[in-house]
Amino acid sequence: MFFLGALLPGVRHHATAVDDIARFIIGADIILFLIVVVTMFVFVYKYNKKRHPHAVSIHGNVALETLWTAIPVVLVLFMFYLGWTGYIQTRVVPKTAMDVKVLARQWSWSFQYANGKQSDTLFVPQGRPIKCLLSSVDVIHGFYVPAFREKQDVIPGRVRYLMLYPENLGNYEITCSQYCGLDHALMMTRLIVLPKDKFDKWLKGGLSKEEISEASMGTR
Ligand SMILES: [Cu+2]
Repeated sequence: MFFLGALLPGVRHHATAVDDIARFIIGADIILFLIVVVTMFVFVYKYNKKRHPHAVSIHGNVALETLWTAIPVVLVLFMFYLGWTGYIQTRVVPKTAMDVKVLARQWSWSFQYANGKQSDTLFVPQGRPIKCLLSSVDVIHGFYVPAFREKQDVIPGRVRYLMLYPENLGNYEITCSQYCGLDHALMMTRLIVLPKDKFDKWLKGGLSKEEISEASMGTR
């Protein structure tokens, strides 16, 4: 079931969990698909008109019917359980989290920090949970960080949140996942994870352009 190893490189345990769930669901789908299709071909072969000229009426089979109801129910409930526990994990806000306001507009992102600093690139310190407070000034957008497997719609008139756990230094894509007009496809920016001291320096406005561009080369 772990044949889909070529998904985007994951960043955190959450990303790994999302990938594992996706692999499990796709794997289960493939197995069920094969069972159905193979059975179908066996029946087409075994019960065709030449071999069985007279159809036999069947009046049900309680054991079989119970089984083919119970197995899918258990399977689907297990998929729900995996999805639910994965979702709950993303809704917990640790006390140490740092708030960053994320503002979406047609067609760009901007980020505002507690000290009033604004940026069009999302800089975050390594190792600290980030609570992104999402709002939109115009239409519905979608804040999407593929490498973190995190995505949240951004609704005008509401503030919603999304948690990021930047464990590794690097430079990651941020994009808009809801079609929001003409330049939707260009509504992209970067998430740059800096070492804590560099981030503090940046927040105070003391990080040179060279240091920023060096950091934004990233590791991927
Ligand atoms: Cu958008």
